[in-house]
Amino acid sequence: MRFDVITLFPEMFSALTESGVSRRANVANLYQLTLWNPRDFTRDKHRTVDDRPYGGGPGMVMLYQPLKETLCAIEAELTQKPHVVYLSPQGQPLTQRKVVQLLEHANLTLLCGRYEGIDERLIASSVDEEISIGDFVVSGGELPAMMLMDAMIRLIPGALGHAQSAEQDSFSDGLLDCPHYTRPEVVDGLDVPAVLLEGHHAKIEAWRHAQKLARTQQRRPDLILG
Ligand code: 4G3
Repeated sequence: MRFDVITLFPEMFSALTESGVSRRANVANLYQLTLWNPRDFTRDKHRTVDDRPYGGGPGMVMLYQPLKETLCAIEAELTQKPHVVYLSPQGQPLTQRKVVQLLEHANLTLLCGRYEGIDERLIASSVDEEISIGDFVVSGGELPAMMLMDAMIRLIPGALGHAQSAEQDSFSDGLLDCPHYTRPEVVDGLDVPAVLLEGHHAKIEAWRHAQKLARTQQRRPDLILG
């Protein structure tokens, strides 16, 4: 799996490469991450990457040309065209199913917008899909891109130790996860459900499944009906 990320803030991606599961998977060459700064593909002396929107209004829009030239430089390094994803609040909502689907692409290019976003003509000419990580706005596409990559990386075989398991996560079976407990048996007068202490594995599995169903029904009935 190779990720190419187009970003004005490449240093942010150390969050992915320097901690936890995503760091270990990177060290183990389970994925490769190449960062591209569109400022390096500008031609004017001020290295301009944005301009004011046609029609007026607040904010700035990222220029077509530096982004297009960055994409061309990425394509020149690859033997096949990458699947290009633009992270924006206008995209299709990200789901665990979509995360799994995106793992089919050996080369994924993630485009991170800043300001009010990018010139729409780049989306029309060069973006394969526009994805949103949720109905809210953050200051740039970098954190959304890192969330998408993290969700993918932890599904790459070998990325999670066998102590952890992607199969046991929330959403692997379309339901929310059950509650978890660890030592001590009583803390601040709060105890652990007795079934978890009795060692009857079939009963424990049945309890956990019932908990998942009840929580999903209670908190996210849309996941059961929808
Ligand atoms: C493009 C993505 C990018 C247009 C990006 C703002 C939230 C998400 C940006 C735009 C983002 C998301 C940068 N904020 N929900 N901010 O995936 O209006």
